[in-house]
Amino acid sequence: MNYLRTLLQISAAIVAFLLGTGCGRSESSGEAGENGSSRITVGFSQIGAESAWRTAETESIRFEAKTRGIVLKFSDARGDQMNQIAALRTFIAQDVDAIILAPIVETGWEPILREVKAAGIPVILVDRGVDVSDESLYVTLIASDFVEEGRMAGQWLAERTGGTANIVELTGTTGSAPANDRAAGFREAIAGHPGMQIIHSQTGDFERSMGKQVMEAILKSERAGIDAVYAHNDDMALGAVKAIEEEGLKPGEDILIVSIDSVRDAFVAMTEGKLNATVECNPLLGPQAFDAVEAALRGESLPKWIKVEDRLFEQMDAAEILPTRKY
Ligand code: GYE
Repeated sequence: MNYLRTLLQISAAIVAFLLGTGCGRSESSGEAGENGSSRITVGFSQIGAESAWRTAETESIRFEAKTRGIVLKFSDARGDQMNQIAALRTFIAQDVDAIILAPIVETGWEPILREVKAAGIPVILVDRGVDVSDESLYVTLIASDFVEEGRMAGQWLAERTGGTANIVELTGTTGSAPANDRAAGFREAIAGHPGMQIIHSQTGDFERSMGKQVMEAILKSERAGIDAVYAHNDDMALGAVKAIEEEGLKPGEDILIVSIDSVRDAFVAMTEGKLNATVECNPLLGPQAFDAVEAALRGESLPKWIKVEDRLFEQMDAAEILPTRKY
């Protein structure tokens, strides 16, 4: 009897050790429930880690999956649509229950989304939309209104400058929904002001280092005559801030800067007087994304677009608001 008890104790210790070290798990976060019950498995194809916004979105989705006991298979495409398509195929092969997709660009999704649909797997789009002829290829899109964000930035700049400004535009990833729509909304807002001109428009790929590099080159070719920078995200704006400072100019004073996202670093830059305004774009989409996954798995229908509401923050309010920011 004693021998048997010891054997049981040793086995229990081994099991506890294996669980503790994470042995036997796949690269995803947890496979089966504590009591062996099957858990929902969701594949998440993320674009990359190009900005503070994106990192916050990834964390929100990872955290929410963990909180709900959902197994998350995470794939980082490192900025390449081909990697996202490959990830989706892998998710089909793994027979996941649902897929969350943050699509890098708008086009080129139809064939792979048809494959996913044929496999009976619901797709929830987060943060960026796709351009497809058949809306049944995805359940819903959870995202901000990027056209409206661009409009807010344009209206703010028109008001602030009295309708006269030579503007440098730093655009996001070419072909992405936020780059397309933020460009369109901004142009719409300044259209009625003939004194507002976009004198340069170049992509910084939503990255801080690229924003700096592009702004440096523009400042070399045209130091005088730039009144304002409109950046499609805060990271590129913060890169531009550095480039402007290195040219011996004062960002936020000599050149006004407005951008989008409202990440913490943008608030810090505003408290230092280096950034003038930022339009919020909420990346904390985890709770809504998994609400949608669970609703889809219950067979409920959802609106095609679950809109995330945004607002604009100005420099003068930054110090008060900074401590309350969650990303
Ligand atoms: O604004 C930018 C990020 O898709 C809304 O992507 C998102 C954008 C966000 O890299 O910072």
